[in-house]
Amino acid sequence: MKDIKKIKEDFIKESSQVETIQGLNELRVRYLGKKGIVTDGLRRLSELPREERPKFGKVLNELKRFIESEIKSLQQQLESEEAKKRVLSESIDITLPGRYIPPGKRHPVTQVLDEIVNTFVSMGFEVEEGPEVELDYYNFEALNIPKDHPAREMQDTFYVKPSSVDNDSTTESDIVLRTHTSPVQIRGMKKRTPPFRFIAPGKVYRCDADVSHTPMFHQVEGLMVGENITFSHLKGVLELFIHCLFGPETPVKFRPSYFPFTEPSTEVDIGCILCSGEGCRVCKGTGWLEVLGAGMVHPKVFEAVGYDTEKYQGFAFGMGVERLTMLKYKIDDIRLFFENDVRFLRQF
Ligand code: 2U9
Repeated sequence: MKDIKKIKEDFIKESSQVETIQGLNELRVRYLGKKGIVTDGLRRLSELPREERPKFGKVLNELKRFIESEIKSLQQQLESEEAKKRVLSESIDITLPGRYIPPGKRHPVTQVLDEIVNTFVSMGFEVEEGPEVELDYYNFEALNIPKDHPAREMQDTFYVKPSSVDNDSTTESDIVLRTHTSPVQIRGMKKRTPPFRFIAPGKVYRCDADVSHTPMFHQVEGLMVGENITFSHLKGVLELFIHCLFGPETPVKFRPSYFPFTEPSTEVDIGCILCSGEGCRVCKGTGWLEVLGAGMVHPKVFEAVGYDTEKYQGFAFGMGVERLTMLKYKIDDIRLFFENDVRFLRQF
């Protein structure tokens, strides 16, 4: 009994000196661990005469419960003290100057792309997106550009190797990186019935590189289809769009052209914004700059998506976003957009 009393006194003394969680853990192991003082005492009960055991057992168990409860309350106390210390040591020095966070902004091409999209959305156009890796069918065939068509060469197509998950009959020339966003319009038409109007903005790929061409660039194409859509609608929508992007005084000219997917087709020029039509290096002395291509959707395209060509007409248009950004901000080399030099980018 004397020993047990001594153990309790020792514990009380030692526990009053504990200052850390680690110290408390050591104390717990010393008294309650597998080879701890209390555990050892309980084990040695068997060495006592049988009739003595219950009395000592009871006292030892009481001591064990006492130590357990003391350790638990000490643990709570130490944890809250340590948390307080941590908060105090991590406290913020409000007298320090703030860290400078440089303001970010959108890339100039993204700025112009967003401006184009917003202008058409304000005219009631929806926005459609689609895959950049396309089937030859959607990129060419459905757009009245058959296999031997010279327009295929003009567009310098990147071909994609079919993967093992593709159909066995898929050949190397069946999958392409889209050369325009027109396949998105084919997919968009297939899931709609006229009347509708939507645009298809996004990245397109052509194997070409010089001061005015990069292998990836951005296009916005648009489509408006209904029962009585005419070339006048095309002119009205595109003239309004150009006046929104380049200012209401900008001269606009529609010039006949050819595309396999539109008939009749047109290219749209604006009065040169560098020389105001006088003639300069950029407009090659003509006073005009080409900004858009457009036309009335070819009946073969309507046939490909199963539309009644007697009932529906529509117009389509397409533009290169980098080219428009270069004209708007008077940039003479397209590659500057993709070098990520902040001295260039922060000017816009
Ligand atoms: C469908 C039917 C017709 C989209 C059109 C153009 C004319 C055009 C060029 C502008 C500069 C491509 O980025 S560029 O090189 N685009 O001139 N695009 S009509 O005609 C379509 C599209 C989809 C179903």
